[in-house]
Amino acid sequence: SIVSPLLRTGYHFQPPMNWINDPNGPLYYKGWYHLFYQYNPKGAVWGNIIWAHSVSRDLINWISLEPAITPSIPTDQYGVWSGSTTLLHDGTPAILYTGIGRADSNYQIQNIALPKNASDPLLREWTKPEYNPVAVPEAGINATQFRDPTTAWYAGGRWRMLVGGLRPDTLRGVAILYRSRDFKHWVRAKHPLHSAMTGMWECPDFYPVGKAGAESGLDASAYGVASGVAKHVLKNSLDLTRYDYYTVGDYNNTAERYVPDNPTGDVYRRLQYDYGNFYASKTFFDPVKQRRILLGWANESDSVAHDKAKGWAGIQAIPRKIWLDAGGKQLVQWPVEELEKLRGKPVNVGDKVVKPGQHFEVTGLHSYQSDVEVSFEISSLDKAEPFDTAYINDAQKLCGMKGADVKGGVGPFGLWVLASADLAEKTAVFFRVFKDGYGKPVVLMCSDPSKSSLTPDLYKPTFAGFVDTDISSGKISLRSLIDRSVVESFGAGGKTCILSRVYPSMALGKDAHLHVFNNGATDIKVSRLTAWEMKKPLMNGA
Ligand code: DQQ
Repeated sequence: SIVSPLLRTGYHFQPPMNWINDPNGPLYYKGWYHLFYQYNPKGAVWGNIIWAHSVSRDLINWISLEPAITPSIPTDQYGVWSGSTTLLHDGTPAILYTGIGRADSNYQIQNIALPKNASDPLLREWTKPEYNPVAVPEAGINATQFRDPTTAWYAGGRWRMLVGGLRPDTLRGVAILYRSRDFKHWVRAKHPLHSAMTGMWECPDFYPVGKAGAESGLDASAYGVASGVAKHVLKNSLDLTRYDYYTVGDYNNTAERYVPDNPTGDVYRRLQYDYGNFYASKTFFDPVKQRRILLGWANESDSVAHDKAKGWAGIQAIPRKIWLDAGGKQLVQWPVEELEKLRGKPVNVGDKVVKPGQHFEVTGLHSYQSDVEVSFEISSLDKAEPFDTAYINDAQKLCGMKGADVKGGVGPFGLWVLASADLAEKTAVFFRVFKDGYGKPVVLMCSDPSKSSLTPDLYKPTFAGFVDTDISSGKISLRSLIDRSVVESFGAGGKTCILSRVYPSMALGKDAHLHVFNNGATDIKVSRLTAWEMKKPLMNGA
């Protein structure tokens, strides 16, 4: 089959070719942002994993360097898996990562790597100190499910780090806690920091956040109210569902415990960073702009045969600033402001009413590589459909039933992106408003790729999440980053995010169109829409 080169993303992070997965060890160091990532130098499928390395001045333009860590010692000879970076007291970055010690991947070990020359701002060469490994799967640890050390934090005279795991012979995911005085000798704490019956916890991430609504970030080692710490966040990537879930809670350094505010939040009505294709994410503190930044991997949804034919697979989502929402119950995410440098001339639409069943095209730009921001105003919530509480824990199922083409009361309304001229192909990103038994609005955000391509045999999951926003004013916003085979959307200012991979066969390049649609029974006003074509940044030399 023919795979169009026009499906390769323009401004999302990619190496020139081959397979990529998890972002690893992001950090800012001496003027440069560093991104390491899981990479197969030999092909477009997972395997032969090493740490590839790119650097950037702005998180948008990337320069590719030589791989940072490759197999070389007995405790990483079969693979260099995910991990994190920590800045030591003297400012030297240290990498903690998982090495694979057996050919069948069934023996996972934690190792350290240090810069060969810490005065090199590009951190081009890394060495593995002779005291490796730092943590082995001793008795009580499931050796095949023991990986992905976090950034360590320092409090009360000790470093601490987490390693993701699965308690032996159970379905209990665990954040195994280690402590160290010198960053060389690590001792496992008797109890994990936290655990839940969810299956394996991959890629844990644990960090402090400031008071509700404060957008500035905190260093991983910030601790206590005096340092501005209001809450902690624990994120885990669930192998079983392939989503990144988090809870907001309190961390006690002395008791070495983390307690989520919502005691059932690990398993019921779980919060996700992203309700779409976004996995194995990791945050870091950016000292330049005093913010916390989130990076996440978006796998392909295309067939393996197509991945191989294209010669590449996997992208990183646009780096997002992340902070605690004003309500204190969830996080908010927004593309880093540096992305706006790629915007071309804006195309504006204002004060346009979209009647039930109508749609209009946004013209004046090529939208296949664009950034679109819309503010909607709902004329009335009277016709909102009743909300069936059976779906309170399953937005995705609800949206699977009530897709973009299923007429509603208030919505579905939103964008058709990457649409072909005849609209036979289109990806819908939209809202639908329900009303619960007390008359309270329930807002659903969906990304519906069911019509995104006429190519057969594509994986086209509908993604959805609820949006915890006050819609009594009738106002709600949507931003979509459209980039050829990815649509990355932010609802209500970043309260609900959905990344989706789509592979149009006709809506490619200049043949891709952008529309606003309303398939509900209530008028929707576009109070303002601005769309920008996006320039191509430096992207690892490709
Ligand atoms: N990917 C890595 C593992 C991690 C998984 C291997 C998550 O370390 O658990 O490539 O995608």
